[in-house]
Amino acid sequence: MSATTHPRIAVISLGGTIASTSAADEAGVAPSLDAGDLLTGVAGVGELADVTAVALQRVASSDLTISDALNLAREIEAQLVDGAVGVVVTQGTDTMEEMAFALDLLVAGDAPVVVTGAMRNATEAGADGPANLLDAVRVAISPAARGLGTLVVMNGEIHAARFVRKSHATSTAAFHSPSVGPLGWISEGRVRLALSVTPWPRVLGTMTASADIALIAASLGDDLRLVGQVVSLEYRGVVVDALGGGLVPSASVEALEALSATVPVVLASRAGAGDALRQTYRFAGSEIDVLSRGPISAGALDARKARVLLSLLVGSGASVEDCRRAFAVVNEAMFRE
Ligand code: DAS
Repeated sequence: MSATTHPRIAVISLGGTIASTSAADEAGVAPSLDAGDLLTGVAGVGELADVTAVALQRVASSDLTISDALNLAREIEAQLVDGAVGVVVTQGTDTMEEMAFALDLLVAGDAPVVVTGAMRNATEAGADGPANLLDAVRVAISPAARGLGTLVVMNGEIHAARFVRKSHATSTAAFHSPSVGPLGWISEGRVRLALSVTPWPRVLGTMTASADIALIAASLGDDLRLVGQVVSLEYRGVVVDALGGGLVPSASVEALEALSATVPVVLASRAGAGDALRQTYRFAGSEIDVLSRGPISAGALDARKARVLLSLLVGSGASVEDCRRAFAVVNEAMFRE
C-alpha cells in the first residue's frame, strides 16, 4: 500500500495573541510561541497537510509594518515556488486587516494565502487560536479558495482581505466584512465558499517598497490643522478618514488643496461600509468641492486599506496621477459592471 501524500503548505508565524503566553510571576501575556509550537497544539493538521513551519517574527501586530508585509510577501512567494499549494500566516488581530490587504496586493498567482490569529490567548478558557489555525489550514489546501486572493479566516468564517475589518475589541466574532459579508465559512471541517472576488488587474504593476503615509481622522469641529504638518513630518502622502461619504470641515479644504499639489491626498469614508461619494454634495468641504481641488477618492476602500495601497504605490515611485489611476483601477476591479 502506498503512503498517502498530503498537499504541502507553509504556516508562517509573526506573533500576536495566538502566539502569546504568560511568564511565571509576571502579569499579562506576550508573543512567545512560533509556528512550530502553534502547530503542535492543533490535533489533526498532520492528517490534512504536510506543513512547513516558518517562524518569521514574534511581535505584537502593533509593531508590524508595511515593510514587514513586503518581506512576508517574498517569503510566501518563495514557499509557493518551493511547492506549497497555499500559505497560512498567523499574526496579531489588531493590524490583521491591513497586513491581509497588503498581501492581497503583493502576492501574485492563484494560491490561497490565509491570515488568521486569535482573540483569546492560550491561557484563557475557550482560546480560539487552535480552531482558527485548523480552519485556516483547511482553507489553504482547498481548491475552492484558489484565485480569491488573500483571505482572513477567523471564528469559522472566510473573509476577503479587501473587505474585512476588525470590529470588536474582544469578541471571538470580531471580524466582519460590513459591505458584503463573508465569502463563506467552515462547517464540520468542510470549506464552504459561496461568493468570490475578482483578481486585481496586472496594471497595478509590481510594488516593491513602502513609503510613510499619514492617516488623519476628520471629526466634529476639527479644522484638520494636522494636514499642514504632513510634509514637515516627512510623510509622503496622507489619507483623510473623512466624515460620512467623504466630507471634511470647510476650514480644512484650502490646506488639503495646497497639500495635494505636493503629495497624494486620499479621501476615504469613515462610515465603515459602502463607497465614498463623488457627486452628491456641493458645498465647501463636500466631496465635490474637495475632489475638484486635487485629492483622490478612496472609493470603496476604507482609510486603513487606502493607506496600505498608497504606501506601496508611493514607495514604488508612483506619481500623484499614477496613484489616482491605481485607486480607480482597484475600485473598478472590486465590482462587476
Ligand atoms: N490584540 C492582540 C491580538 O489580537 C495583539 C496583536 O494584535 O498583536 O493578537
